[in-house]
Amino acid sequence: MASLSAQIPLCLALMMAACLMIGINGSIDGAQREFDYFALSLQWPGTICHKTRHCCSSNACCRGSNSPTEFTIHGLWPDYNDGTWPSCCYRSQFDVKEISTLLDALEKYWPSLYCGKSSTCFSGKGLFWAHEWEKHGTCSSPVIRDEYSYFITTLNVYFKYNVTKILNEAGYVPSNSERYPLGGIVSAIENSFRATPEVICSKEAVEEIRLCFFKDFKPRNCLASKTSCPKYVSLPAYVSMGNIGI
Ligand code: U2P
Repeated sequence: MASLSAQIPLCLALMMAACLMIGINGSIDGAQREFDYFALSLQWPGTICHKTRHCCSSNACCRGSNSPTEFTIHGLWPDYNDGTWPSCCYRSQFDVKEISTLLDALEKYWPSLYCGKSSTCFSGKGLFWAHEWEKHGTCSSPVIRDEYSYFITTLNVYFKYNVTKILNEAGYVPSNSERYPLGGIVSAIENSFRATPEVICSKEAVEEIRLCFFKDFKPRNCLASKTSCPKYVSLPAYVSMGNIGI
């Protein structure tokens, strides 16, 4: 029988191997633990397009009169209740062919508002959609398990809650001169969506609105965070890029 002193290093080695297998977040194979809720992040083109300095075919801000004038999709993000989120959960290289039937809708409602390529998890740089699928979509298991489901689910949730319409009907219309109380914007969404959104600003301009959901897509409050917005905010109207050509 091995002596006690010989057993101690063996035990330590076994414990270390077990720790590596289980991972610090408690999962079996070192994977990131299952998320707690979804955030549907919507971007406001009026604010983002103001920052466009040069144009390119991939930037929807450069579509002139066809540029988006409603909130568009940034992404559907699986999040943790502690304010962090998992990312790049497994290797799944984005394949545009898998979502070929959705491309018209994605170009319209989920366009990139920037010219630069987006970083992907494992394959360098790619489309905005590749970034969102690889970074966030792969962490949406077990609710969403493949690329097509990620995009169709996100589109369906987006269509169900029309934030632009909610705000317009409450009198919060795009304007380059008005300032609106942040509390009024939040209340208008709460009254319709029945849960508290998160509002992200760039200086005083609303840049993103996030709606949060339980895993069955019932609305829930987003985390109460320090908002990046002042008390009065703007909802800038889209201004054509004018003489900035592609
Ligand atoms: O907010 C800045 C960027 O951080 C990422 N983010 C933020 C909140 C959240 O719940 N989840 C999350 O991923 C976003 O990164 P992106 O998807 O754009 O790479 C967000 O833009």
